[in-house]
Parts: sequence; structure tokens; C-alpha cells
Amino acid sequence: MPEAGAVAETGRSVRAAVLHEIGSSSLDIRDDIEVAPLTAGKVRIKIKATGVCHSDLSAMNGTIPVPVPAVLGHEGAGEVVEIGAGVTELAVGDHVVVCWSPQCGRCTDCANGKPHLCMTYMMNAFTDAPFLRDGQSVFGMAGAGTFAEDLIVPVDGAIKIDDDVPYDIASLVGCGVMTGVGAVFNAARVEPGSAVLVIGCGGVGISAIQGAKISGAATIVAVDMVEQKLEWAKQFGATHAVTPGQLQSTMGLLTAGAGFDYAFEVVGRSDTIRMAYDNTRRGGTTVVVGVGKADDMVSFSAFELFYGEKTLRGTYYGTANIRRDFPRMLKLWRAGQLDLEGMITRRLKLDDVNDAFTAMQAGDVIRQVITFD
Ligand code: PAD
Ligand code: ZN
Repeated sequence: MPEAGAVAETGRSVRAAVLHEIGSSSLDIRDDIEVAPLTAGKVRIKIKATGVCHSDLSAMNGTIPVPVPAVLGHEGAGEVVEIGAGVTELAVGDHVVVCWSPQCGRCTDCANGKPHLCMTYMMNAFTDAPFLRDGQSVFGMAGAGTFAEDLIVPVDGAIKIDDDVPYDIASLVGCGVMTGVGAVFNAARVEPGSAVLVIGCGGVGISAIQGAKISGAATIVAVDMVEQKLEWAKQFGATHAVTPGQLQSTMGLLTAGAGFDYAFEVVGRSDTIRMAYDNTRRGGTTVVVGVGKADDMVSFSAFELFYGEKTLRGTYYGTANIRRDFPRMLKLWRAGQLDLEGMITRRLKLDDVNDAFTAMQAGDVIRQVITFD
């Protein structure tokens, strides 16, 4: 076993899926990506499973900024195989979930109880490349890059989990589940008996539906235009599932026209944000979970903002305190309240990652998980 701080295995090549250019419709799967030298305060993780999130697609099409070339993937779990100098919180052999927005625990945001807003590591994604190719930097999406066999992250970007949690289940906690359930628990704080609307039933939306059910929502209306998504939404706790065209009459029927107590937009578009806001009751809360384009403007009239007295807010990473919330998600999974197995509708290998984006866009899947042998 290498000593702490040793660089015994760095410099070797790993298989990884690389985005070369923004706007490219596919990732390049190659074997010549080197893991950067392990420096102090970081750990090397052997990735065992990684979910495929819509945000990966959004990095490809330029919605989410990512420096290129970059290894994409940010929803991963694996085993710590090497630790850098000064790392005491983790040891070789630990099982971890990768966190794409590490929380330092020391900055003003962390100290103020808003660790999800921690900026300590944010710019590292653009300056601190975890990979190399021919001596040139290869970045990692959001400072992660889980579409790779090995990955180097700061110790705060890896959260230890129990050894008996399957890696595919653990990987989902790293983004989609934390974000969707966290939007309900932490951002909206949905109360028992509430009427909840969830627009968009992908991995994140289905997680929000599960979170609403756990929170005791009495009515959970799911909206998607894909028929199969509506079926799945009901299996995961939606009391009603409708197409966008059916929403207005459903809202009228279920809330006497008043609107929902909480509405979650889980698509990332101005029109669905508007739809969520319009279907929120006066005094209710609209939560923007989806990540939309920087130039996709949403407009609100000066009068309606006053009159509706609605809370309109975003949620970054499910407003998570990851050291509290990753274990919390897994406790709910163990208790049988959060169905994570059921969310994995397709398993694949890294070589099929481009096909995963096709399936995601066709609406054929909830979550796809890539596993590494
Ligand atoms: P997904 O592609 O698996 O699911 C999106 C769903 O929305 C699909 O079922 C679509 O059919 C549906 N949809 C698309 N357009 C509409 C529409 N007009 N009306 C109703 N339904 C529609 O994506 P996902 O679940 O992986 O991610 C969803 C969003 O959440 C996406 O924008 C992603 O970038 C964002 C996200 N945000 C955070 C965060 O920190 N806030 C974290 C992770 C993902
Ligand atoms: Zn994600």
C-alpha cells in the first residue's frame, strides 16, 4: 500500500469519457487519460458506479459552463485507493459518494448554516484539472468527472458511507436524489397535508416526488409529456400524473383553482418555470430545481409579484448539508421510504455513455447507472 502522499499509481492511464468541445453531441471514450498527481488534501477514488444526469447533457450543450477538454460525470460513488498528505478524515478502502460541490466547513456560508453555497472549491473546476493528456490539462465536470475509472478530488468532495451500500445506489445520492429530495426537505420544507406540484419526472423529479411523499404531502401532481414518466411518477408516490395540457384543469379540480402550496420546476426552462409559478397558490412557494440557459429569460409582472406574495426560489444541490444529508438519504433508503433501486431503469458500461444521452432525451429512462468492473 502506498504511503500517504505517495504518487505511486498516478501517471497511469485510465478509461474516461471526454467532452472536447462545447456543442459536441457525443463524448470521446478513450484510454489515454492520465490521473493528475495526488497532492496534499486530496484523495484518489476508484469509481465503481456513476449515474447519468441531465446536467451532463447540459454541460455538452453549453447550458452549464464547463472548461474543455473535460471528463464529464458528477454523480458517482467508489472506493478510496490513495490518500494525499494531511488527509485524516478518509482512509484507503473507504467507500465514498462523490460530491460535485464540496463543502469546506469553514467559510462564512458553511458557518452560517448554508454549506451548499460554499464557494471554496467552486473555481477549482476551472483551474485544477484532475486529469492530463499528453501533458495538457483535462478538467472534470464541476470539479468531479466520474465518467472515468479513477478520479482525484479534495477530501471534502468525498463523503464516507457504510461498506454495505451498493455502489449504484450510493451514486444516485451524489446528485439527482440529493437534489430532488433536498429541494423538498431543505428548500421548500414541505409540510404534511400539502398540495405539491412537480413538473418534469426524470431522476431529479422522481426524487422530488419521493421527497414529497415522505414529507406527508396529501396531493402530489406530476407533470410530464412522456406517458411512461407519468406511470413511473405514480409508482413513486404521485397521486395524480398529467400532461402539461391537462395541468390547468387538474389544478382547478384539486385545489379549487387556488393553486398548489409548493410547485417544483424540474426541467430547466423558462416556460415551465412560469407554469410552476402560475400554478402556485397565493403565499405558496415555487422552487426552481431545473438548470436552464443563462439567456432564457423568465418574466413576471410587477403587479403579480406583489399580489401573489409567492416565494420564488432556486435550489442549488438540494440546498444540502452533505455531511448530514447524504447519510440521511441512505437512512431513508434503508428504511424502505426512498426507493433507489426502482429509479435505476438501465445499467450500462462507460462505452455506451452516448447511448445513455439518447435514451435520456427520448424519455425512456428514470436514471441510468454506468458501472465499472
Ligand atoms: P431528465 O432529462 O432525466 O428529466 C427531465 C424530465 O422533464 C423528462 O422526463 C422530460 O420528459 C420532462 N420534460 C421536458 N420538458 C418538459 C415540459 N415542457 N413539461 C413537462 N415535462 C418536461 O433530467 P434530470 O431529472 O436528470 O434533471 C432535471 C433538471 O434538474 C435538469 O435541468 C438538471 O440540469 C437539473 C438539476 N439541477 C440540480 C440543482 O442543483 N438544482 C442538480 C441536478 C440536476
Ligand atoms: Zn446532476
